[in-house]
Amino acid sequence: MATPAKTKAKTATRVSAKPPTGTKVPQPAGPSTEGETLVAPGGETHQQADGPAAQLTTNQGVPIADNQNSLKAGARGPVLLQDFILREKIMHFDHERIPERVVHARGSAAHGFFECLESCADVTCADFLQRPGERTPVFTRFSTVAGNKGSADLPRDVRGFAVKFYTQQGNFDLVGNNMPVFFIQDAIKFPDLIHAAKQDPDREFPQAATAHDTFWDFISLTPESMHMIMWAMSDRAIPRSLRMMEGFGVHTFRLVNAAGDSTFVKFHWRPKLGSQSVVWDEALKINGADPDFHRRDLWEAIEGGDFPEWEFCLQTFTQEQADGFDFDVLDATKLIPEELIPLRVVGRMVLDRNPDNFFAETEQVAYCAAHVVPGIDFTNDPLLQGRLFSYQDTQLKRLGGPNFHQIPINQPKCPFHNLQRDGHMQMGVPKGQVNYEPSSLGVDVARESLENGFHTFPNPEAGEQLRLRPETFADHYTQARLFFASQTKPEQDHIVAALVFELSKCVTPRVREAVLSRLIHIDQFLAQSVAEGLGFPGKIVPAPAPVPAKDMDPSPMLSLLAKAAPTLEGRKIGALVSDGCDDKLVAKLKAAVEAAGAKLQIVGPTIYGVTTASGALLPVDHKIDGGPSVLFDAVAILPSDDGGEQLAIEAAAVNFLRDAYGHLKVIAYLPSAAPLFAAGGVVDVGPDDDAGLIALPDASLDDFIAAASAGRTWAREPLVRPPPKPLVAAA
Ligand code: HDE
Repeated sequence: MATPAKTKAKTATRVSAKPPTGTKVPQPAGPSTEGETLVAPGGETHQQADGPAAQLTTNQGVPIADNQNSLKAGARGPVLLQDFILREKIMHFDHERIPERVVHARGSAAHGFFECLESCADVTCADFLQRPGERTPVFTRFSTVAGNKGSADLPRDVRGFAVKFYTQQGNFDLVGNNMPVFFIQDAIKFPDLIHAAKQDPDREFPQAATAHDTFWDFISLTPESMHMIMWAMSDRAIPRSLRMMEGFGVHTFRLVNAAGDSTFVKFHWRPKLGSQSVVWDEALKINGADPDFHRRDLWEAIEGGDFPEWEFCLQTFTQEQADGFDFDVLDATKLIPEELIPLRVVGRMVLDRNPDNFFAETEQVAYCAAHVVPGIDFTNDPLLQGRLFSYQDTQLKRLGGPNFHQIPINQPKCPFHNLQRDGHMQMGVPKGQVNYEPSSLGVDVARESLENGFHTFPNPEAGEQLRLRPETFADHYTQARLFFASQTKPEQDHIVAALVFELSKCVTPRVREAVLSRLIHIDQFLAQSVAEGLGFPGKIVPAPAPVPAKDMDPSPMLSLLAKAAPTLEGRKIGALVSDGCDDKLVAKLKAAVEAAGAKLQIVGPTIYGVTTASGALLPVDHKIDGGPSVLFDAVAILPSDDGGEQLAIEAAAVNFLRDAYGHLKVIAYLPSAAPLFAAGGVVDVGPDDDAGLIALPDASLDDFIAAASAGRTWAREPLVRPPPKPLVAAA
């Protein structure tokens, strides 16, 4: 790619008036420069941005004189084929897109670093896990799974959590998800799962939604998916922020230390900001209000210096421990409860730089489950084994050939040499005569090293060639039951509501009933509540279950709410104001919110701001209909004395309050907000009854901050979304 030569900025402007009909449009002469006025279509003029400009050139480096008009035979004549500038520009544009990822197409990424906090030499010789304090660059991409590249950020879906560690011994890609288990046990089922989940092949809808017949048909016939279904129907599938998600490597991997000893491991990421989710009705509305909600949140946090951070944890266990579990550690539909094997925090990841270019980095990054480094190895998990093939294969298609590792975002940051040559888009210029090995001719040719090289753990393997699932993979319900039983009441209600929502979008009654016939094995209350929510008039007929569910001790670590610590850090508060509002109060609120580590955004009737009680202009961040309360974690309604009346006739302002209430948010309000409460039908039952309604000025801003830090007002939920009562008995 040619680097355009810098030109000296010109100060003179070039103005071309609209020419009279029939006259020649003046041909602009010379390069585009600072402050220049150009001829737009129709002869109108527009001003270019000020600033020093580089010379615009073709891809061959030829300076371009006119980037506004193609070459024509006469001012109104045909365009000439010889216009190589036009042809090159359009040809390049025509080829701007590459195939989007077949899954995980919608994603956002950031650069950062991994810091080793504790030497892991006891369990692995992986170079980046040896020396506390040492940092390794990373590039991390978060994604949804089912939606296409342009889909919204908040469908109900699993989130990808893929980290590329650029270690000194090569790239290690930990290509994980925000849930620790998966839908299927064997890679051969993956195309079926994804076909069923994505849009129907005939109608190409629904987009980014599992709420349709084909998905639930597949699920109802795939009982191994039941544990993952509990996760996917839980609030984990609608995260508040990419910065507030846990991450999991899912499979059991193997660590190998310098002595060659092997330990099994599950990889975990724990967000410093805590894990948090939105509520479903909120997710639906966020997708309309800001389809880029997660992407924007990550970008803005990093731009603002609030760098998201995660702990990196190992859950290590021996073969003997694995043999003692009553599930198979090679089965990706099972997790190891933290109560059984605690997590060991060995590092942290900080994301501190946004990509410079979305396509070059986020779109072209090629993660691969097979990218491991010495000290990390695979197990026989049949889902993992299939992934070891799939990722490289998909990059050949997406990125167009075998040299995708040369794209800057994919290149190792340690030296790499081998004798692979040529291929599409070879960027390097390998020198010399010798491109083979062994060779006696090339003295500086790269050589293998028994000492430093990657050694596969010599696990003894033998067996008949069979297409068979092991018996140890047969229990599909015990851990699904464990997950459901480990949730708090609001979280259980949300799983029920999610299943009711999804199954209500299925049009084939048989599909719904088949799902109920599986849920009944997980938990009677769950299945019967879903049946009630659907209005199912019959009796649930349990599907055959060769291995019935066993009861396990609940694992509170599986619940988001049970382990949520009060905080406002990284959160966003919205203040709805009107002309004449109390600027001192707004300033105090801003200070209190920022002291708690959150951000305050002002929402007002017009984007140029409101005139406060003291006559000052208070700039606003959003006009009301562009800044609905779904964008905030808690809100304050602070109109002037007569501002409440004015806001109460604005549907967007009424919805701001009504949604904040319905989404269980903490709401601080002045008495002047009363007309809004009345218009929204939101009855202020008083602070004694609803801990999330903070009446100012009787209550203080400190009360508001404390209540908002505690999260949502769960006690309000049964008033606004009563859960279905399980009435239908199992057969
Ligand atoms: Fe993936 N997966 N996957 N997957 N996966 C892809 O690779 C695949 C699975 C995951 O941000 C694809 O580059 C198979 C589990 C993430 O670029 C593809 C199977 C987990 C990402 C592929 C699985 C994941 C992908 C599509 C079953 C969690 C996005 C584009 C055996 C541990 C990475 C691409 C990014 C992407 C195949 C199952 C995570 C087609 C065959 C389990 C985070 O290669």
